[in-house]
Parts: sequence; C-alpha cells; structure tokens
Amino acid sequence: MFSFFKKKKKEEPIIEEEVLEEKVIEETPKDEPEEDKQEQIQEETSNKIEEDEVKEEITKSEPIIEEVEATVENVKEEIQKEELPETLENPIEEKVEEKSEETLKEEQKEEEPKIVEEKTEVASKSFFSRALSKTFENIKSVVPQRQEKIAFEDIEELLIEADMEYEIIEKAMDGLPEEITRKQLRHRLVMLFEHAPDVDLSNLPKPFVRLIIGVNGAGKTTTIAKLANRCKKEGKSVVLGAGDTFRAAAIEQLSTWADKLDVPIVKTKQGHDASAVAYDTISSAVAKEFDNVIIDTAGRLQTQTNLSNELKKIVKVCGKAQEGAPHQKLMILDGTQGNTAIAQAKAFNEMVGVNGIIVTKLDGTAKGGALFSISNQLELPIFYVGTGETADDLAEFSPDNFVDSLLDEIYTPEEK
Ligand SMILES: Nc1nc2c(ncn2[C@@H]2O[C@H](COP(=O)(O)OP(=O)(O)O)[C@@H](O)[C@H]2O)c(=O)[nH]1
Ligand SMILES: [Mg+2]
Repeated sequence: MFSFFKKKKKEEPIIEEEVLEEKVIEETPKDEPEEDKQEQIQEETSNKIEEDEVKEEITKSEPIIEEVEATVENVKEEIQKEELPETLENPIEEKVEEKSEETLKEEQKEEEPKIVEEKTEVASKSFFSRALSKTFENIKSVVPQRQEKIAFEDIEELLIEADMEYEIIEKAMDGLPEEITRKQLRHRLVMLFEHAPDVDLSNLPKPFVRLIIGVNGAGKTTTIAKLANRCKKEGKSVVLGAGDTFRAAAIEQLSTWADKLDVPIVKTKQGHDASAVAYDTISSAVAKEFDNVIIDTAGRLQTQTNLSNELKKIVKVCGKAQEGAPHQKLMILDGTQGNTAIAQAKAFNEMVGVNGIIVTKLDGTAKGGALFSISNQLELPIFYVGTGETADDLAEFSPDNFVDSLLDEIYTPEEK
C-alpha cells in the first residue's frame, strides 16, 4: 500500500501529499478498541506515513523560527484532527507562551553577574555512607571490625550481602590473594565501572535532549523533576515533554512538578501520540533556544511490542525535530530491585539502545552492591543516583567515592 504512494510520489508530489493527509485521517481511528494484529498494522502504517509527513514538513521549512513553529502547529493539528476533534484548549500553545517569559527570566539571570556556584553535586563519600546505610549495615555484619587485610571469603560474603551478582564477584576477585588489602580490592571494584559516558559534556548540543525510559514505578517522572531542578540550579533553561501519554496521572504528575519547579512543559491529552509530544517539545526548544529538553515516556503499554514500537518511533521523531536527538537515552532503574533491574534494562536496551543509567531509591535499599552489576553487566555508565523523593535528591554518581565509602566501612584508613 505504501509503495503505491511512493511510486506516485515521483510523478505527482503535490497530489500525493493530499492523499497522504486523507490517509492519516482514515487509517488511524485511534480510540476504538481493535484486534491486536490489525491495530499493529495500522500503527505501523500510520507511523510510516506520519514520519514521512514530518520529514516533508521539515524539508519544506527553512531554518527560520516562524516556520519551525508553523510545522509544530501542523503536526499538532494533524494529531488533533486524527484523534480528538473536540479538543478543547490548546495546552501546548499556552505553555509555549509561558516559555517566552521563562526564557526572558533565564536571560535576565544570565546577564546578572554569575553568582550561581558550580553546583555539580557529585556524590561524596559521606553521601554514599548516608544513602547506602542499609547496604553498609549488611556488609558490617560480615566484617564488624575495620581491618588492614580481609580474608578472601569474607570479602566474597560481604559483596554477596550487598547484592552484587556472584559472577561479577568472581570476575572482580579473580587472582586476588587469601588476605586482601584495601588497595587491591579498590582497584578491582573501581574497574567494574569502566564504562565511561559517551557524551562530551563540555560541548553539548543545544538543546540537549534527554529521553527518559524505564518501567512504571522506577522513578522516571521524579527523576525528570530532579534533572530539571539541576538544570535550573546550573542556570540553564529546560523544557519538559510529558511523553507518558498512556496514563493521565503521569501527565498530571509531571505537570505538578513543572509548576513546582517553575519550568515549562509540553503536554497533550491522555492517549495522544507520544512522539508528537516529543516533536513539539524539541521544536519549541529549538525555536526558543532552550538549553535542555527532558522527555518522559510510558513504562508500560498494552503489550511489550507496542511499547517497543512507541519508543522506537519517539526516538526517530526526536531526530526529525533536531538532528542527533535524543542525545541521551537514559534508563531509570529502581535500586530496591537490585539485580532484577538488570533484566529490565536489557530489554529496554534491545528496544532502543541506552546510553546511561540512573539508579533511584538507593535510600531505601540494602542492595547497593547491585550498582556494580548494573554498570558492569549492561556495559553502561551510571550517571546519577536518586536518594529520596524531593527534587534535590539526585547526585552525580562517582565510582571512586562509591567504592571508597564502601571500603571505609571495612578497612582501616589507608596509610599515606
Ligand atoms: N525513596 C525514594 N523514592 C523515590 C525515588 N525516586 C522515585 N521515588 C518514588 O517512587 C515512586 C514512583 O516514581 P515515579 O517517578 O512516579 O516513577 P515512574 O512511574 O517511573 O515515572 C514515587 O512515589 C516516587 O516518589 C528515590 O530516589 N527515593
Ligand atoms: Mg511516570
């Protein structure tokens, strides 16, 4: 069916465009419950058509801000036509207006002498000993007294207690002597975090687009709020995209955070196309010269295939809105799940490829050792850790500080 249009495209590009428009309206009567298979075929067809349309709109429009905005309008109209003709207000428009004020504020802020101290908030040793107190209690049950050297078996046992996977323990400890010094163990443990971030943080594209993925309840929405909060503290502008359109509550939750943090948000109604939200968010960020875009996504749809298709589509559409976007696909993992989170992460990694991990809820768990396995098994860096429910409870992950704080619990201080 699609190839028919393609053929036609060469001869009569203008007519084809009209046909395509009709096609979209005809072929995607969303809201109606359908047979799974049929739904999927339709979804795929409309995906392709929509993508092509977006592509065409983009080729037509010159890189002038007004035109970019017009494109956003078109895409939005299309979606509203398709899915919800009686859509009331226009939340996206509204929020874009708010943004200009926001931008002004940001600009003013930038003009003021910059007192915003470099608030990098890298997780310190004391941070980890607080955040991982439950994990450390377990460890201390194996080695209650600090020592200079610790027996191989004890180290093995305490790492198991901390929920580090046995295979990783074996790998880390391979060839170590019967009595292990702090230095020896430190070297091996830090090595497990060898997967460095693949983004040059000194030269970020503008806007820098982060797509947040992970299962429901992992902490995606909360982490987005935390990241937005960091952006603001660093004096950078940020716009949020409420891309978890599957649940109304998810949109509301992110809106509430946006209000609280006073950052703009692009959203739509429940059930609408998440990729269109992503497209709108990025396009408006491009037009308004925002520094950051953070996009939420659904953690669960009717089926795993649907979820996979939706995420793939969002990723593609992000790239249409801005070349190279999303610049980071961040996987949010619930730290209380320990090693079971790894299986989830692998599934998401297969769907869309993940660039890095944020582990949440470290405050409530004794499974902090899973950080080793998570990073090592997934061959991905851990960027941040979440340690509470407020917007401030996020710290940049530092393998060195994490390992040192763990070793401080069991080894006597290193003689210099
Ligand atoms: N204690 C604690 N709770 C968290 C953390 N991150 C998220 N949560 C809580 O976990 C629950 C699910 O978070 P949410 O962001 O809605 O997850 P989502 O479904 O992935 O978007 C909420 O009650 C959050 O407050 C964290 O680092 N520590
Ligand atoms: Mg959520």
